[in-house]
Amino acid sequence: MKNFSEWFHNILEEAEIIDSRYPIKGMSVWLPRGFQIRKNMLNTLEEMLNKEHEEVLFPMLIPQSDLAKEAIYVKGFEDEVYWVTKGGANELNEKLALRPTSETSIYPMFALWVRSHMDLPIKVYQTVSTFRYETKHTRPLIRVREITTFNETHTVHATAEEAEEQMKTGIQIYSDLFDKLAVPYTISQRPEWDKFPGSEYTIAFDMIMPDGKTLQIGTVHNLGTTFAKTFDITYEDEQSEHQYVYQTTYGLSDRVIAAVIAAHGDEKGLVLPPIVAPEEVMIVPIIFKENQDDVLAFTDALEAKLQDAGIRTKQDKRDIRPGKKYYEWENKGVPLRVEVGPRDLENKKIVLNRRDTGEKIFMDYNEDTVVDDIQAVLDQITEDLKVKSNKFQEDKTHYVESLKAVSKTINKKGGIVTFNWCGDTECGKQIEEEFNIDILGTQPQVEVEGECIHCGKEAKHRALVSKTY
Ligand code: A5A
Ligand code: MG
Ligand code: ZN
Repeated sequence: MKNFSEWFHNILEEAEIIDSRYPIKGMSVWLPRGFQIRKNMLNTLEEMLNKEHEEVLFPMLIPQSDLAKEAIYVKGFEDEVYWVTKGGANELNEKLALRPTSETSIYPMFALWVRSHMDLPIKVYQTVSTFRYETKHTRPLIRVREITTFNETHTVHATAEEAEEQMKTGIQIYSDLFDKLAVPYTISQRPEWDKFPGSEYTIAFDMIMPDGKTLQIGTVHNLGTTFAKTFDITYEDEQSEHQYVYQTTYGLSDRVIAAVIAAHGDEKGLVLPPIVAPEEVMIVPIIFKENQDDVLAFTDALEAKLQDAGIRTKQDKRDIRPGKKYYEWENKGVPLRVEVGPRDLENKKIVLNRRDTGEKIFMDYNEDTVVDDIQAVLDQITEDLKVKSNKFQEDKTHYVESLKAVSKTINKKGGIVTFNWCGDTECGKQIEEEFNIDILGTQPQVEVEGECIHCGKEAKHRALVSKTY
């Protein structure tokens, strides 16, 4: 892919994912095909969340007084907040913020809900629009001003240990989701200066995009007692003493869909993993006048059979050249195409075409096993996409031992560069500035020895840097 940005922009239009011509910067329209991909992604996520969280829905407007209560938090978001100041011609008594995210909308209510330890834990999530007046260059799905697919979880616990456990759960759920979508990721702990405002620490998932820059595709934050103290969220313990609660929040967005598109797409267009594809299978009957009825009887039955088995299947019976159909469904990313012509019927074969590899499979048709046979190919596609995209992320991650090699590697190969680092804020910010890169964070699980490659002090962490979106 020569120019990823251009490719990405084109494919959103060609594959009918979104229409970005909406007359407000940073806001786009979800088209039917895009909406289905979005829905399939959310269903996958919500199915996992539902095992231990409950879905809720909070209002979109937040009183200024609540938004401003937590000083560090408001400092982090104040430049990005949209304000509602009028109702009709009347100035409102109090300005109302369109939520940039929902801590200050949800936590005043948590303060009312939590009385005793019996009320804990609370684990809720919502999928909503949030609004951020982003000043960096906006891009469809990647950096938007209305984040229409904001899925945010908020949890409340009696102890720090429980909150810490919940962090692991959040990280596991996101890892599982990205694995299912065959989206590769690198997990790190964000540096102090880039953690979520008001949090103790932030764990982030970063994917290396085809152009070598990384995209943050999800974050899991340990909020400690910061917001409990701000909003007075306490419970009475057994000694009748008031204790502050411990909280976590994790979230992801439209970026996950951008990641799926970017991870798998190629020169022919979109490549979708079956789990999110609007159609997992597209059947194309090859029709000639004299045997049209036989072929269509067969493909209708096959379509019904696959649909009954829960495989999203459609048939393209339009009266246009098959080649045109192939081109269109390849461009739109349908994982598997099934062609059936009169000769195939005679030979008891169906012809499968894998979108990801271009491989043609001449499959023996067996009425009793065809569903399983096709499902097996779909599963293999997912597995192969995962292996391929993980390999890309690994190949684009390089450990270096000198400062010179940092910039050289980033400039030549892109991706993520890792090295030993002291962990000091001043040193880290100098590195960011000197090389015009971002420190994504550190990997707590990696033990290091030796010196910081920048300042020479004792190295405490393995740091990750990259160019970022
Ligand atoms: N309440 C917590 C979960 C929160 O708001 N965290 S966050 O600020 O990090 O946002 C969650 C995720 O939303 C980020 O990891 C990022 O993937 C995504 N996101 C943030 N700003 C975005 C934007 N302008 N456009 C698209 N996605 C965005
Ligand atoms: Mg930065
Ligand atoms: Zn240093």
